[in-house]
Amino acid sequence: MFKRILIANRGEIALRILRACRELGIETVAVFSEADRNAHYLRLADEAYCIGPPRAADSYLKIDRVISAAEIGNVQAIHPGYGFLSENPHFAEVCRSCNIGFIGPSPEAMASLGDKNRARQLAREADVPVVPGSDGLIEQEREALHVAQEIGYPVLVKASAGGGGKGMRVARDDDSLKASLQQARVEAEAAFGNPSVYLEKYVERPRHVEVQIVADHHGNVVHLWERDCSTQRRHQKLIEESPAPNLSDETRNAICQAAVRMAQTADYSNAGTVEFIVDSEENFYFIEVNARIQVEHPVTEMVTGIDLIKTQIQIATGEPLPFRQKDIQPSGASIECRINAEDPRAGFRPSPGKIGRFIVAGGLGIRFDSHAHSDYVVSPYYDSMIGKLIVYQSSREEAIRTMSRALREMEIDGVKTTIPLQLEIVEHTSFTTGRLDTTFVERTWSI
Ligand code: MV4
Repeated sequence: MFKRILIANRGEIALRILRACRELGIETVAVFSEADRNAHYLRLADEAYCIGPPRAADSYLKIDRVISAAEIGNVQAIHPGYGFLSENPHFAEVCRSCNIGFIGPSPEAMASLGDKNRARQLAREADVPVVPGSDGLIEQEREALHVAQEIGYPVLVKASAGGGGKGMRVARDDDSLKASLQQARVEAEAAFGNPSVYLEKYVERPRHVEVQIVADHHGNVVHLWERDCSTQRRHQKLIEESPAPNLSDETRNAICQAAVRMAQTADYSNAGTVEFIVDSEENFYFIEVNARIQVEHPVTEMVTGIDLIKTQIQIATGEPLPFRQKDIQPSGASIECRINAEDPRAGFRPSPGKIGRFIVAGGLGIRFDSHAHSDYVVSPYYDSMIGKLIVYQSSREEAIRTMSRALREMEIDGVKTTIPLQLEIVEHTSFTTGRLDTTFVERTWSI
């Protein structure tokens, strides 16, 4: 087991990792930017080093500064959390060359899965369903027109270096396809330094179902069942839950087994999520792999009883998984509402500022993962999420009732939050009946 770990992140996930380390008896080194100097969670770390000014590009994204803090802090490994450097293969490579453990997949697996076209090829090799589309990258316009002819409109032009919705464009006829190709390439080159694009049939109003995977360095790959993340707005997840509502056990099992095959074929290790879209006939299609721990990992922890952060650390020390697939018997239902400091009445514009009263819900079945507190200053430099309200009950209906009660109990003054919208969503009949798809929120609230 590691003696000391550096947490290369901030906010609620840094606190989450600090807590797991404390329970494992591992010392912790935290890093912070000038903007986070007074954050309370830093006091829970054994040491904390300032790595730069507020901008992420000058602090949390600076590989040399994170590595320097790791050297000064004399750590054996780094946990990257999510976002920032967590899916940067170069960072994972630098850790390896500095003989510092990286708590995540290998640089090679991260790189191949970060190339969405390459990931699609791996999915085919793993006998995992992919959306009908091009057999590789699109080089010439006429290739795209030919593929579109074959699969039928509408089609999606996707950037190979994209992901999470970035670099995607829908085309509904030949003319818009020509334009979309051009625009997607320019955007992808500008955003990712890689103009490569591929084509997929556009699946209208899909559900987003993703499968949690954990894999050790001894060939063991276990799935921890699925999460439904369809309740989102413009690729920003709002609510995640497990199990996925209105999904047959047959499809559930097939999706989870496909995710295991995908991880095996990609030679994946540590925690990762295989993301699918599901159409109205429950056909499911591989979309991409998120090679990191995700924001929504707690809903899986609640229904399986597995501490995913501790599992990540155990895997990184070279230990075999402490469980087999047969040991994972999910029970109950868990729902997570992301609480963002954003103003729903102003286009969800970030609402930074100093928090006044901070009253958090409690009681049986409630977990609140947050680094925020009274007098905490929500920074404009980072993601606007200030906490995650997670509920766990024996049924989805009871979990929804508990979530509704909890959201009504929350009192956060000083900043606007998404709590009112979350309450409307969980009390809406489309949500309570589980009639979800990725367009539900934007369609129902025209936002
Ligand atoms: C799709 C799709 C429909 N058809 N691919 C969005 C980003 C990335 N997670 C993949 N995404 C999608 N890919 C095809 N061929 C619809 C989406 C999509 C989506 C997927 C998952 C979660 C939320 C989404 C929101 C909008 C679109």
